[in-house]
Amino acid sequence: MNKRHFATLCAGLLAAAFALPAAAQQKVVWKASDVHPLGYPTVEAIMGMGKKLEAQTGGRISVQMYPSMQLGGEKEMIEQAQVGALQIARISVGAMGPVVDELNVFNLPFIFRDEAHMRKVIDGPIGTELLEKINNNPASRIIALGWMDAGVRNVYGKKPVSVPADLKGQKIRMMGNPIFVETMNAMGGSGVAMGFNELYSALETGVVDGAENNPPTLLAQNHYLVSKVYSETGHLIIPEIFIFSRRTWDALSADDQALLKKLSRETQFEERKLWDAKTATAEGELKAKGVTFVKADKAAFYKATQSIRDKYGVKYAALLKRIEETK
Ligand code: GTR
Repeated sequence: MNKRHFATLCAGLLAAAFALPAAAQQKVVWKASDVHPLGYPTVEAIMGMGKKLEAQTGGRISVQMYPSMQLGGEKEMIEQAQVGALQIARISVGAMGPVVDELNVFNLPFIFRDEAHMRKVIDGPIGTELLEKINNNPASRIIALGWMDAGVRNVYGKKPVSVPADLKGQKIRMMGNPIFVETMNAMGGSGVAMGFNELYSALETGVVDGAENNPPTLLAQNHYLVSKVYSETGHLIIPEIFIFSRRTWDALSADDQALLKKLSRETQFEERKLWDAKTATAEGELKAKGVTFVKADKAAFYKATQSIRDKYGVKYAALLKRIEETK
């Protein structure tokens, strides 16, 4: 073998040696996490996004879902996304308020007239601006990809709740954010901040008398087994948000970032379809499992919580005005 042939051979071997691992290295599996089980709309929507990502990157990027709190509660998920230990976390805006203050506008009681109003807000300029606020704030260490629907939250427990006086002396679990505890106190009960992962056993053992959430959650988390009365107080309509690790994001190509953004927007609307389908059947299923639905005096709860909107609303007055004007 002459020198030139030898050099060509070496170059070829080198190229082969680097080409294979490089191609193999490019294949990545993103970790996604949710507190809800398989079959829940938010979980299915993210898995759907994963399938699209895989198809549209020729298998280069795929998503592995860790449902049912396998990676911990929502606070832990945010922290893991921040350090890049997971890529996608689907969480309630309730859990995001302490991380990004402005999001707390969505955590105020009776801030949306109804679900349609909330949808208009998250789909429109306000929703986009809030996502961008998170993304333009490196201190958040996350990228907000999009919104999801999570219906209306109502009180559940062992006793019917029609008016604020019915909540007297009842310990009601709320998400870990001072606004929620104060809201429950204003509604007449006694708010207890507690992680979602501790709730089932707290309901079962009587550490709390009740909680509040949407019907698909009552069903999916089996809380209906220990809480048979669902009272339609309608005090909170809180959207969900799905976030991405900024650490992973910063290492992505501009094309991959654009693809992820596009698919996220699609996912926002796909989850909505899944949400509406799940909500349409959840009430019937819960009733069949022995849950009683109680109509509550929403006007009375609205009045009772005015102090919360007054207290927290001042800071967000301009934004709240825009929300109210969204038709
Ligand atoms: C559910 C929501 C969860 C979690 C939970 C809670 O509606 O989907 O992400 O936030 O409420 O009350 O903690």
